[in-house]
Amino acid sequence: MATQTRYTGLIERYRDRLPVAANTRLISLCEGRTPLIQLQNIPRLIGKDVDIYVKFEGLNPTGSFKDRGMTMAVTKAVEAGSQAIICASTGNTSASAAAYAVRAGIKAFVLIPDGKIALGKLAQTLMYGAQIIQINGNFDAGMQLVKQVADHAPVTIVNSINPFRIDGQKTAAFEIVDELGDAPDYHCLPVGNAGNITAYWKGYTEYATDSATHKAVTQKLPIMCGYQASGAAPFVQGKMIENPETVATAIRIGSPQSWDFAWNAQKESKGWFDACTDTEILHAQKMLSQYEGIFCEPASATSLAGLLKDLASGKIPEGSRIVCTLTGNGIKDADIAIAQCKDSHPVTIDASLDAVKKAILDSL
Ligand code: AN7
Repeated sequence: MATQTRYTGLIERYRDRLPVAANTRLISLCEGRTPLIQLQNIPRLIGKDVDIYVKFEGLNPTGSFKDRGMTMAVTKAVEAGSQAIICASTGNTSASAAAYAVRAGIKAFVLIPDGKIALGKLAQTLMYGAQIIQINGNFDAGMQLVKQVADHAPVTIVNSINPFRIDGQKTAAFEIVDELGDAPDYHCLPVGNAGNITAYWKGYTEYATDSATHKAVTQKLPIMCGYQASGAAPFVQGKMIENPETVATAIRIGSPQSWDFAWNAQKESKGWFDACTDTEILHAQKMLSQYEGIFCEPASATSLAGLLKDLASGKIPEGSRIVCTLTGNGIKDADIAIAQCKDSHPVTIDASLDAVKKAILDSL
């Protein structure tokens, strides 16, 4: 029988490119190694000869890309002797931090905007047993408070201002190059705090650079395209936003924490930032579900929404190979999904063979 090595998470897989020691205790839930799915129907539907892949990060252990960063951040927090972690969150970071804290046997505090996170994310965070602190303010206010309180209490911040988060998340770019054999021509991402676009750019550039310990894996770098929701688009407006608003609550962020890093990624890759309306975002989310069988959350679909606009205008040309990151799972935000499908009425009938037969024949 062939022997196989059990997959035990991204730190183990990319250990030689991450800041962990041989005896570091790894806090992992087998995150990473997410599918890179080639779209089959949407390119045909839009009549474009393009090769589009989605990196479905919604299939991580807590349902979002945050797990990549959290395995590193919590591993390093525990290594440093920390007994508690803290974050501000629009939902996914809180769920991820809560889960990895359980795994490590430490405490998690999460600050969330009252009533403005998707129900599934709240449910997860409650189930994992984190200490939830709801604030009468948005993510940006929560982030400021987290930064201040960390100076006064023994807690490690696990938002993406923690550099270990970025190191964990850069492995998504490694996986893409390992799988495709090279970097894509374009990489499209939703942008909130801009930690993820920073992390992907770090991953791609590390894979394309010779260092003392590694030969470059590829010569190629992608053009980075960062898309925001129009009501929460500081990178498009060129300044921080006071009251960000969008249906995509995950990216309802007005003061991105990785501002300079993200501008650097845009400039070095010769990429751009653009904004999509809530309608465009929801449309892209529904397209992925109804034409490809891929259910991501609204914020995640911003990457495809932006791509569709740039393909339509020709800014991204035919013949391109493109990767869109789908950052989170659609199941997290059931309310939005059900609201999106309010016109597709489920039928309610008698529990009889005749009634079921009629229901089927009526809709064929
Ligand atoms: C699904 O959970 O900021 O640009 O507190 O949950 O790296 O911030 C979430 C962000 C995109 C934006 N898609 O990523 C949080 C939080 C989803 C997200 C983003 C988030 P960044």
